[in-house]
Amino acid sequence: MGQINTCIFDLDGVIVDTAKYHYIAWKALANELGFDFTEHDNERLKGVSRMTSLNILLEIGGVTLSDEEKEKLAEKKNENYRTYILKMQPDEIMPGAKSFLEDLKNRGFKIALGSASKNAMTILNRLELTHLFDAIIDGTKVSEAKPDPEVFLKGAQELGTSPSDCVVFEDAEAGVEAALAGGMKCVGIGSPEHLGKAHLVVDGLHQMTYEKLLALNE
Ligand code: B16
Ligand code: MG
Repeated sequence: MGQINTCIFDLDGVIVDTAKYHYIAWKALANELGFDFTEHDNERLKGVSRMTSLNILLEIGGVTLSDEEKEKLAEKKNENYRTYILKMQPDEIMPGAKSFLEDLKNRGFKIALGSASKNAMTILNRLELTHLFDAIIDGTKVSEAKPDPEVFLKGAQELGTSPSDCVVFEDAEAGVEAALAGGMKCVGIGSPEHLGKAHLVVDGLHQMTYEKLLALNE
């Protein structure tokens, strides 16, 4: 068995809460189409791609559209969403995330991003975190969505690490499944109720320590 030397982080829900901006933008689109979209509905969009999110939204509203119309709406939502993320500040980084990343870097771990978002680079730049990542795999680089392990396997590959030496930090159930399908360790960020398949579940990165990471080797 390998020793963990690489940490792969999901973005939304682990490093930053962009879900609130996705929600505002999806809700505006739903309202324009004539139906409501609740925060409870928004839970279904976490961790899934933009087009899958739109398909879920349209299903909730009972709306059927052509692929061409869907492309236009997804683009419209993204333009609205980007007005929010372009205003993000480093103080929006979730508690403990930056210090944990810095601690890992100082200890010589390799760090990768494994996110479904096509806006990941914009967000990391706004948060001034880009320099902490040795590899960035985002929605522009993958063809398969989580729970497919592609996004995490590409991260390991780019860093020349074996999947068994990687640990993934994920807040979405599909992301936990993707990590396990890739043969990696997984730390769930959130509730054990949803993320019970992970090797360890913590509330947030503020609860993560080097010792807890090492314990995953056992
Ligand atoms: P975009 P993650 C995901 O980010 C979000 O959780 C999900 O809600 C969103 O639909 C997806 O990114 C795509 O985002 O529209 O920016 O390409 O959790 O994988 O970091
Ligand atoms: Mg996430």
